[in-house]
Amino acid sequence: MKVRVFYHDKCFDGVCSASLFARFHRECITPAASYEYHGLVHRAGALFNEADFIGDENAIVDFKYSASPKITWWFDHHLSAFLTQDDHQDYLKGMADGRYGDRRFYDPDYTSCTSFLAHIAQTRFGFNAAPVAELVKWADIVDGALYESPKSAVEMAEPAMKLTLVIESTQDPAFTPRLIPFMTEMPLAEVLEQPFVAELLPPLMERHQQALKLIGERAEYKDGTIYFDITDHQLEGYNKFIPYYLFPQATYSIGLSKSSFRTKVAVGSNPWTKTKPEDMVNLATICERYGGGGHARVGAISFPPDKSDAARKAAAEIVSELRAREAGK
Ligand SMILES: [Mn+2]
Repeated sequence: MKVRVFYHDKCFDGVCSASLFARFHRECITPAASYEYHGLVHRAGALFNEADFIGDENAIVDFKYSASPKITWWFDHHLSAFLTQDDHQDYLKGMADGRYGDRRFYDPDYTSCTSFLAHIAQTRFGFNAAPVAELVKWADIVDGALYESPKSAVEMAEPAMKLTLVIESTQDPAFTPRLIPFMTEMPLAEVLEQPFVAELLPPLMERHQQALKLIGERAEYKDGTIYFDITDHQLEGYNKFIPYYLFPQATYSIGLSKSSFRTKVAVGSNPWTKTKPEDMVNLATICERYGGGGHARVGAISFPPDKSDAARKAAAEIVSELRAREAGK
């Protein structure tokens, strides 16, 4: 039996979910099955290609719902799991009439899809999740950004964090399918020691150190708010916890950065701040004023690459507003 596993690519939780699904399926459903892994990414338009659903069984994990009858298994935990009302209705209908009851699973209360899948496999199918406890724990920490301190988020000492860096940075479509089987076969430290994984890490850590140094040189901290402008470097994908590692006392951080396709104003807040939630300003609302968006605690605004001046002006206004607010407390 051939099983095709579709998973959220460039995502630690997606990769862990794919690996855990295959282990669970092999141990509890079909012992001699073989598995093929296909990464999926969010994009405008159709997310799936029906023609890809050609396994004897097809599974989607940590990714949006598909109403295709060719989908055998589905596990997800995203709030926005259903792209359309029709998809949501198909799921509810299939659950109500019993077609999907023991094959399609959804619970947005879970921090990671990996921990949700482990729970279902254990409670519904008798799967032994003890050997994958490390994987489940780290999928929750990484997907929920539940790092205990800016130090652990930025120094990335843990194998799971280094694997996350590699998974999120890779441009090689063959890499994650190759990595996935290892994730549930050995401790994460050993996965990281596999030569095809280990060789990718040094240049990424080097780039991370450069970002840390550059932001450290540029960042200005005043009245609870960090500001930095690194648009003279092509460096958009920096670790977003760096500002709070440098200034743990900060509440907010505004960073101006540039890539080939945009100038970005990143507007964030310190996940470890002592400021009470009711005293925090909604950053999505601020970003929306400039055509951006996001969540209450973190948002962003994108400008065309040639509109750096407009981006810089927006950033300066937001910095003034947040500093005035913090100073007035
Ligand atoms: Mn996830």
